[in-house]
Order: sequence, then C-alpha cells, then structure tokens
Amino acid sequence: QRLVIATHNPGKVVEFAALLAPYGLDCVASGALGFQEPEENAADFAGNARIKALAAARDSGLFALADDSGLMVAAMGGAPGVRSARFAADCGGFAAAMTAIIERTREEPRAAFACALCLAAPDGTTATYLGFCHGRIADAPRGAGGFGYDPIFIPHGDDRSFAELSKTEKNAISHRGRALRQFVAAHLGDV
Ligand code: ITT
Repeated sequence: QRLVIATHNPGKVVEFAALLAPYGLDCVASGALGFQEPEENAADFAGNARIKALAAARDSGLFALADDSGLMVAAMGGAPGVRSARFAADCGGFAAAMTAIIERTREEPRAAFACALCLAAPDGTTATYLGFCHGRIADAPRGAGGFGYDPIFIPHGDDRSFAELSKTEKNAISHRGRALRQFVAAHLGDV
C-alpha cells in the first residue's frame, strides 16, 4: 500500500519513517513529489492536518497522512500552538524563537507538544488522531537530536530534552508517536 506523507518538514519525515517501518508501507513524502503546500488557515491542529491531508490525497490520487503539530506554552496562553512554525519564522529562526520562549517561561515552565494526524483517502474521506506530550521548557537549549523546538522541551518524567533523547526514545513518548500509534491501531492492526 502506497502512502503519501503530506509534509515538507524533513524532521517529521525521519520520525514517520522510523514509526511506520514495521508495517511495510511504501511511504513517499509530498515534498519529494513536488506537491505545493496548501495554506494552513484552520484554527486548530486537526483542521490544518485535514487541509494538508486532503490536498495531498487530491494531488496524488493516493491515501495521504498529514501531521499538524506545535508547542503550547502555559505562560504564553497556549502559544505558539498552531502558529509554532510561523512563530519561529517571525523570530528569524528556531534559535531566536527558543530564546524568546525561555525568557517567558522562567517562572512557569509548563508546556506540551500536540500533534494531529489526518489520514485522507482519494475520495475525500478523512480520519483524525491526536497525540500530546506534556513537559516543561528547559532553562537553556540542550542536545543536537530531533528538530524544531526539541532542544528546549523536557518531557514529563525525564530530565533530558527531546533533542537529547534517541529517536526511539522520543518516538516512544512524543505527541507524534502517540498519535501515530492510534493511526496504526485503527488502520494497520495491533501495536
Ligand atoms: P508541514 O506543514 O509541511 O508538515 P511544518 O514544519 O510547517 O511542516 P507544522 O505546520 O505542523 O509543520 O508546524 C509545526 C511546528 O512545530 C514546526 O515549527 C515544528 O518544528 C514544530 N514541531 C512540531 N513537532 C515537533 C517536534 O516533535 N519537535 C520539535 N518541534 C516540533
């Protein structure tokens, strides 16, 4: 079964490849197929994941799985949330965005990552799965693994940042891993 992974983010592609490897799917990233990115103008993660999955399923004529995700910071009222990618761009990159978040979370560091995964069929049918990972913002960026905001996010129950975990360790507890295991259970059998 061929599945389009509807993302242009190479960090997500690496994690999906590892998470889906056991299931023998023929996965191809929408970025590699040259499909255009649709405008992500929904108000929440699930809405944006649906926009991306439907666009990729329409463009490819195949099943497509899209991920919309982000970091929700308690001291920032849940921001940057659904705007996490744009927040980094507005700050001039992830290094500056992480510094800005650290400065605003010294008193109240609680944060969570969220991930909405949407599977779209070529006929426009969709199914959506959500995953969360709770934790806190570190007092400085740490580690070189992962992508995006990983160096400043310390998952609950650990004292290392996501960027200090191995891929397997991150996937076992991450928002994306949790959402993906629901997708797998619903569509690919038991996990
Ligand atoms: P696509 O829409 O093409 O998938 P994107 O990077 O624009 O790629 P989003 O719109 O979902 O993806 O934005 C998610 C933002 O949250 C982006 O800045 C990511 O770097 C960040 N993010 C999501 N999951 C993350 C994770 O596991 N670790 C670190 N940062 C993450």
